[in-house]
Amino acid sequence: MNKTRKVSFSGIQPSGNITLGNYMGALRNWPSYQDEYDCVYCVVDEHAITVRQDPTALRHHAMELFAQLIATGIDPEKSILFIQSHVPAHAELGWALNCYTMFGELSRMIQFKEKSASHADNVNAGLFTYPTLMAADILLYQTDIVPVGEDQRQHVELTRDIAQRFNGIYGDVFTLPEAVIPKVGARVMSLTEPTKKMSKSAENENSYVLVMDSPDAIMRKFKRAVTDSDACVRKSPEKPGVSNLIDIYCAATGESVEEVERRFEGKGYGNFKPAVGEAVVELLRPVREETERLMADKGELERLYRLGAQKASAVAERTLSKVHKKLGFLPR
Ligand code: AQP
Repeated sequence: MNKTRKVSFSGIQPSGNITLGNYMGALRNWPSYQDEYDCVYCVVDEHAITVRQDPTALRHHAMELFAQLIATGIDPEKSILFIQSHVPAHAELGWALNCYTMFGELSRMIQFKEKSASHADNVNAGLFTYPTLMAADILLYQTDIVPVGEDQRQHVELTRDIAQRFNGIYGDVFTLPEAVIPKVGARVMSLTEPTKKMSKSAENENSYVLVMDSPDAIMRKFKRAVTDSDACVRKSPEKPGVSNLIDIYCAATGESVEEVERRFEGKGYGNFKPAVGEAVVELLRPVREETERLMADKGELERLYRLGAQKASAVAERTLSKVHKKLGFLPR
């Protein structure tokens, strides 16, 4: 990576099986950036341990997520695709950036507030400093754009603030990154509590659709999705459940909200919910099938993640040594 092109960085946690929300808000948009940008894609397993993980499940989720990223169209030979814990520079820069991030800034992060409420028995320091590690992930690669779902906008803005603060003291060390949020599918909501975002670590498995769910499971979850009693397929703030289903349908088919409302006018939810389910089954089918194929050859996946770690380290180490020099650390 010699910065003849702009750099795009994307990360995703192996904190569970990935959901339709992760797919629509992030994953499915990521491969297209490879044409225009030097792309870095990272399975952020160090972020995942801010919430307790079962070690066996974490290993499985990290491997499957790595395969899923390839299944969506990421080319591991052309781009940099790797596992965060394989590149120590992330944790090292994360530490340094902790010292340039204010307690008050971290206290304002919505994800911290939400996760400390939902994991009240484990409000650990890592959960609090999650955004500085994320800033390190992004800044190590001199990133220009960060394609994310709406929920991550605040973290990317903080990354920019940290980079600006650091550059203000030491000169131009970091490129200032910008969040890129998709127009549709940026915030897929829970199917059971549609005022909350769909989340892979949610307790109720009917609240999310997984990329690896079988067609039957997807259909069942959409048929059970919470709606309202007026049976009218129309988008409105008073109808969060139906609005979410309309958004999902639009994101899956490429149709506009008006087209969908017109087509399902007077047809009721009995017609609409299975139609959303079918659209999602077809959207996810190729990714699920390709992931299954890739997971059958773990040796090849291991080769690819080692290759990714080598390529990532070469870039990350350059930024890290620049930072260490600026900070006044003795050379290694
Ligand atoms: N519901 C969502 N709608 C649209 N985009 C979403 N993303 C997450 N949920 C939705 C986007 O997915 C990318 C990867 O997210 P992440 O794994 O880094 O963490 P997250 O945002 O905290 O996702 P989850 O599923 O809610 O994970 P858990 O439950 O472990 O916290 C990001 O670009 C995110 O915007």
